Amino acid sequence: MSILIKNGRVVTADSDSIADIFIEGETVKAIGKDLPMQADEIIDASGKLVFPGGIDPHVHLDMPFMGTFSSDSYETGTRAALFGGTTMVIDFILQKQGASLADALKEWRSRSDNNCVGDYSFHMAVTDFNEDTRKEIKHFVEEEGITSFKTFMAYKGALMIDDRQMVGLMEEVKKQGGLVTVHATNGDMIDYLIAKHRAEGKLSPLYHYLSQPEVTEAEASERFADLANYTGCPGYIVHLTCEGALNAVRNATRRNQNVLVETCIQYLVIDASLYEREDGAKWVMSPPLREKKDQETLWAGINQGLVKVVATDHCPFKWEQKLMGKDDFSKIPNGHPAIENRMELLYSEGVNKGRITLNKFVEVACTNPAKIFGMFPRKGTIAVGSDADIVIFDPAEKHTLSAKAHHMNVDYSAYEGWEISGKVKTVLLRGKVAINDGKCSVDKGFGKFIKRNKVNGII
Ligand code: DUC
Ligand code: ZN
Ligand code: ZN
Ligand code: ZN
Repeated sequence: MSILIKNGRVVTADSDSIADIFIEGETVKAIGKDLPMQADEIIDASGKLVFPGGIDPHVHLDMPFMGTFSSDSYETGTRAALFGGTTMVIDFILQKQGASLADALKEWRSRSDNNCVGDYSFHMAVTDFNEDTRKEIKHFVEEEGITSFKTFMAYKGALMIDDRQMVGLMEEVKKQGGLVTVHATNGDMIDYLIAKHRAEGKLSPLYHYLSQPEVTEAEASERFADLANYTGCPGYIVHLTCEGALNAVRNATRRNQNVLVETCIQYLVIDASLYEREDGAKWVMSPPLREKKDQETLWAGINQGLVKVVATDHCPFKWEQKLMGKDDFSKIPNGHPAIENRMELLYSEGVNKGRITLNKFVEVACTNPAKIFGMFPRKGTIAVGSDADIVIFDPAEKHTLSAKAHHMNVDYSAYEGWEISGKVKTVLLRGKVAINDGKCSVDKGFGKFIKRNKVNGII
């Protein structure tokens, strides 16, 4: 099977030109002006943008969390991602404290394998680092193709590791050629503030926000950077939200350290005023939404090259699940749906409003995730030899985000009624048209588990 995409404006992280793309099987075979090849199918992309498939390196599908499961399965979540122009996701396996990493991998793959519509990989979350776990790291890097290890500095008793474990893990991961990623917030301080607010009868969603002030994130981000600097381990901070935390990373650059930073689309476009609404539970996530000044900081951080990735932390819960915390903010399952909205929101709020360039858009949504997590140039760009994961995007089409129109398995939209400029029209995944004009033509099982290469934090 061959496909010729004609006359599109082909944009990568470092190029932008009108060209044709010739695809044979799963890969891009040629790129150029007026290519002479014949193809089984011709797609006219005149007037459209053509960019690499998005990679969302931070999603939680079908995840056991806070007494329930996130509501998107691997099927519904990866399908919704494709509708939104994201062809690959990286999800998280959570080790059970006291059990092995291998047990967790087995459990997670029993839910994911043969169920994904789009391509996928996992980060391995190490929640209990000990001498047994240490011995498993090499196997994950060399044989499973899982080269990133997630840590939590919060959620004590379930997910959090202490600094002693963090340093040990960093030494081992560095030795094996991997990367340590972190949910960087001060768990003990947050637990104290939650308990205090509950004791005072302050139980509304606003107190979720007030229990995780900026300092809890700034302090942990600085500590993580310090430990990564000491061990020499490549470090990546997930879902960084605020000025204080980004300044901790800025400080680390002064000693020539390179801490990789991810933010998520919601922290760029919505803010903590939503917690005062009746339905504020929809935006209860950790870390919480922040202030307008933090949004400015994050947009600037992207343009300064300090914020490398825009992900989602997609972790949807239906309204009924959110109601588990109707009388107590600490029981609201944390997370919000965005896997389908990330690319269009980033284009509309970022490129269309002049905050970032088109090349930067591709860099943070597609290319850098592939580079950082060991998949480039197979994924994350349009180049001869790379997987034909391609989005054809109409920059002129306007539409409105709504739960009625989305494909995520959740009964509300966190962006209900938002007017978007630009729309994903056609999506190819490994050379197959997966999405076209609002229809999905691939089934669960089409998505492949992608083994990743060793990484060193340099991109
Ligand atoms: N934060 C969330 O909001 N959901 C899942 C896990 C996390 O850290
Ligand atoms: Zn092994
Ligand atoms: Zn997190
Ligand atoms: Zn997360």
